Amino acid sequence: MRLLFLSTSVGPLGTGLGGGVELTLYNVALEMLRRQHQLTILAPMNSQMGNLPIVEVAGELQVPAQTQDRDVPVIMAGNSVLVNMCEYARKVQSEYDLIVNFAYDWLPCFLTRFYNIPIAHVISMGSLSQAMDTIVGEIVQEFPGTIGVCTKVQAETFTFAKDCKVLGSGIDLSLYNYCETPENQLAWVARIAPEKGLEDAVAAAQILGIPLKIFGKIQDQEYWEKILRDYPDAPIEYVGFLSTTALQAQLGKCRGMLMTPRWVEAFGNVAIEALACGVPVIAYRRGGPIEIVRDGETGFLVEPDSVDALVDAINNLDKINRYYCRKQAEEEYSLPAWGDRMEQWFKNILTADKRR
Ligand code: HBI
Repeated sequence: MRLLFLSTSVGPLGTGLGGGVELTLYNVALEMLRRQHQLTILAPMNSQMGNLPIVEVAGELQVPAQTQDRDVPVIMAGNSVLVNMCEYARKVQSEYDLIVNFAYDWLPCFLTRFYNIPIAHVISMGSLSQAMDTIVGEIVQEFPGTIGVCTKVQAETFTFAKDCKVLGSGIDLSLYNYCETPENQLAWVARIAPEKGLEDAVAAAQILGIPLKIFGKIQDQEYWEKILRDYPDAPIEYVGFLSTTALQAQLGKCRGMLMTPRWVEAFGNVAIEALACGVPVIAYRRGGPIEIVRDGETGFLVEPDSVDALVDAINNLDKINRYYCRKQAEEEYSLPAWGDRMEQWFKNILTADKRR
């Protein structure tokens, strides 16, 4: 297959601004190239990921959908990178079999009807806006099977849940080393933004006096500085946004990883990255982690937004056999298995497409 990827529109690939969907796009690309498919990735300027075939597209980045209210109008800058990516795709579409859209945006969904080749939409978040819900709901009716999601619980945030293709996720397990004996520290890994609830993890670390290592791009500087003001004595260390190899080396040394999402996390790639290193996951019982963490076996699912529940779970971390965490990653989240599912999804869309 000749594939044309449209990247997330909120940041250059490789900067961490795109969050989990950057790793998702990267891993799908690797898997498709490994299977000898042809691939071109359209992405914002300054995108760089390994030696993937990226065509950089100029234009203003999109406003992250999760920072907007549900009923705001569709926003597009005058010189929008999203518009420019869609226009580029229109020009070259005859050289490809399938477009795969990773942008959580109205335009590529609306334009599906205007292209001569099909589009597979990778929906990387739960329901956030009326505009997206409406257009994706229309597209999934007109082009059945072309809306891909990560988890069932993410699908259920949409009225068209039953029409979504649940694809899960996967990571290259060979990049993640199992760590049997951790140091007395905890990890938190995500974009530093309000929807990720970092303050709860910091509060729990402060109560227990256990060092918390924070990994991820600072997306909302004011939010970060407020946490530093509110918890001046918390035992936290901001490590930064690291490459997978560097992240897993530090993540593995942690007794557990805290996931404190305020929103319905579509999946939570960081959860399977932690498991792959043998690190138990303590997560709010909300969104994707519900379908990932085996409560009491590879981590704990706790009452959402409860710092006390986080503290209790942290005090029980020694009950978790770290090897079970690695085993679960191997059983459920290997890259080849996920690559097979993605490839089959693409092929099914091509077979079903009446325009061919
Ligand atoms: N918002 N408008 C918009 N477009 C995106 O592609 C987008 C986003 N917010 C977050 C995001 N992508 C990614 O960080 C998540 O899909 C993981």
